[in-house]
Amino acid sequence: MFEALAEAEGHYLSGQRLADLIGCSRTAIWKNIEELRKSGIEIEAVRKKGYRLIHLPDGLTENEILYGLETKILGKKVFHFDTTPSTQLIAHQEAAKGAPEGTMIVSEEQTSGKGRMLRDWHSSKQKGIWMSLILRPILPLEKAPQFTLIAAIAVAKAIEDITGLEPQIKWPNDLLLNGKKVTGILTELQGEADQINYLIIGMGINVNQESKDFPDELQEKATSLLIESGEKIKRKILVQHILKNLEKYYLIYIEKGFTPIKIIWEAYAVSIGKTITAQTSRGNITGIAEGITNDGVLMIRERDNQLHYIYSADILIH
Ligand code: BT5
Repeated sequence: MFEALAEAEGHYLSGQRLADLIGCSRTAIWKNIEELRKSGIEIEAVRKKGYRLIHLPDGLTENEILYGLETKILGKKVFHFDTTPSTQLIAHQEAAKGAPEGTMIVSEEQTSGKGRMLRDWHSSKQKGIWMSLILRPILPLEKAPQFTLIAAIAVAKAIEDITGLEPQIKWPNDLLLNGKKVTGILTELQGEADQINYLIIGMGINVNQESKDFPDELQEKATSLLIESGEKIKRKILVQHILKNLEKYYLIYIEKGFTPIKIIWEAYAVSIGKTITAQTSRGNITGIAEGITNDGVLMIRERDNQLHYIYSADILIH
């Protein structure tokens, strides 16, 4: 229904024509139009002419995401919310109920968006993309952190394609523009024995916020695509690019392993060759970031030449 109206590109389609196209009654068409209107899509109805799409809001409903989506696996099923505590929580629930790989949860707003280690993720209404994807790779548990890096390059490339901006990736899960965070990624997993049962990849992307939309504590740290490019971005287009890129890199990874991903990742990496401090749960390590291993683990060489392998940390770049 939505697709038929969108494909008519602003021309009228009669109720009968729509009913024929979709294979349902004219009463069902009318009900369907009302549903679409409720979701914020403006549809004009003119007697004897029919229905016409006038305005698409910058929404992320299933209809809007599916229309024009060029993927085979990711985003084929979308759960859309106006508000939810966290898309990660819903994704866990749906995955546990057996949702297929590629199922996506997206919300216009999150009231308790989460970062790593129980930190908060600020997710203001309709200004960003707050989404979680369910993946079901058949892999051992220790491969899960690599998915943060796969998602990071997928988002970085999508931002580049759409805005021309050049994001940098700070290991493991931050995307930066001008040194400020524009995206955070959170990979969570559920596994049994040594195998991944499912992964939830959470992505928080600041899109159309102005500075005043961020709380005081994020003023110096956070930025958005609008702030950096001066232009409002249609979130749906960005979501579609992210899904397409992520599917591409995911399939490359499944077929060829992490090495091709590592090469792309390194091209976006901000800290390699620089002096950094890794703040780990066991203390701080300062040295030169040498790169990542073939598994995605960060390598830091201290002044005494000792090489450290970092599996999880926050990074300060000096
Ligand atoms: C992250 O954690 O960067 C992972 C963020 C993942 C968010 C997505 S949104 C969809 C899905 N549903 C969720 O509930 N979560 C995921 P971490 O590296 O721990 O960074 C968290 C820190 O980033 C916070 O302590 C703040 O300092 C900062 N921060 C919070 N909100 C931000 C924002 N909107 N933009 C930039 N920085 C932010």
